[in-house]
Amino acid sequence: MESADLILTNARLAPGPGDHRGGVAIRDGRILWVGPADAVPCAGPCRDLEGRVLTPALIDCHTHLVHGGHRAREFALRLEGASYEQIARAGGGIVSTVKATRAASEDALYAQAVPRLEALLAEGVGTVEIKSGYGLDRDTELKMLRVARRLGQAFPVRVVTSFLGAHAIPTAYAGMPDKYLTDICLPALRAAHAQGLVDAVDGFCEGIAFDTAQIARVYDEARALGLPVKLHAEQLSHRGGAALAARHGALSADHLEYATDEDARAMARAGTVAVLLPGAFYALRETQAPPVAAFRAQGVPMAIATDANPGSSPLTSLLLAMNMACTLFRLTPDEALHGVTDHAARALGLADTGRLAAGMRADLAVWSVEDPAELAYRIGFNPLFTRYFEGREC
Ligand code: DI6
Ligand code: FE
Repeated sequence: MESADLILTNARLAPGPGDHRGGVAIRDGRILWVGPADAVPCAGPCRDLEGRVLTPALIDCHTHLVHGGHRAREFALRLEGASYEQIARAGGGIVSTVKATRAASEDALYAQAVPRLEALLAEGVGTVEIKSGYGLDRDTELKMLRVARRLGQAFPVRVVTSFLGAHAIPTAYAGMPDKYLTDICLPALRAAHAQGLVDAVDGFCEGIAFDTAQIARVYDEARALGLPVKLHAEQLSHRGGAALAARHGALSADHLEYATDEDARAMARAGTVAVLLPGAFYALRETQAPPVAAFRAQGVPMAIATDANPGSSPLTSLLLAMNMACTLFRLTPDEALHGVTDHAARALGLADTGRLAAGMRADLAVWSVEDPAELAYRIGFNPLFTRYFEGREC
């Protein structure tokens, strides 16, 4: 009989088929065994979870957690009738966060990100993706990515970074997106990659940002560096980003409110995950929902994330994002749970997390609920009982 560092027993395992009772054995930070409670094949200290729900630690696969300042004024303007695009074109929006992020010291950026990260961790998150994209100059893009890495070293969480230099066109390059890519974005990507700061490459394909030909230039550079790609696509209008992402074998296409059935088919063929961001849909009072029925019909895996950012989604609750995905986009509670576990892992290209299975990392969340559907059902309530990161309770 194998020995385990810890055996969690008498749990309800989720996501999974129906009433799935059992336990999980952990050794060296990994899951050694998962199975029915009456068949534990290993020996070691046991902890009785008294019927609580046990899930993989949650994965927030799309955030802009590191940024300077806030945009509460812009929120007020939008309530008075200004649109997100009008504000962006008038020099507000992303570009105003760029100013605040450039001005902030590395320590100040770190200090501002800490409470946002802590809010996610308090809800059982064990992996967080963090993007750059509020620098739009080499030094600030690198600074953001260093802060992201530092958060991953200081907290019991795995941080995955995405380079998002193609997020907006900085004021100094207004009307010259290609020159911005040549002079700033692509060299910054190479520098960040050389310093080990980049896990994936993202972009914003939109009328107020970059078109598909420009994103393709960024993707070509990513491919040359051996980095996977993803994309903010079809958020405010249909621009061909989802199809482009699929053509490049992207890990994910994100937002997708204006994606079509054809986009869903292309994504299914490419294995590109649809990352749904209901916080941005909600905050922008969008009315067109992403084509969830088409994703379902085509078998496109759907992930859910907070999109935590100061403009379109000042949201740091992944549980609330799950609730919104159900209420606003009509996902089932079970789909919502897959959306923040195995499907979110796929959106990040991570094969060793997001599932309760032997060999996976022992990043786990224990919930004081009876039914896994309660995680998506409640609003503004946190039932986390405890969490494990690499097999250690924290
Ligand atoms: N889409 C988004 O929702 C965020 N970035 C993007 O490309 C919003 C960023 C912001 O408004 O600051
Ligand atoms: Fe985003």
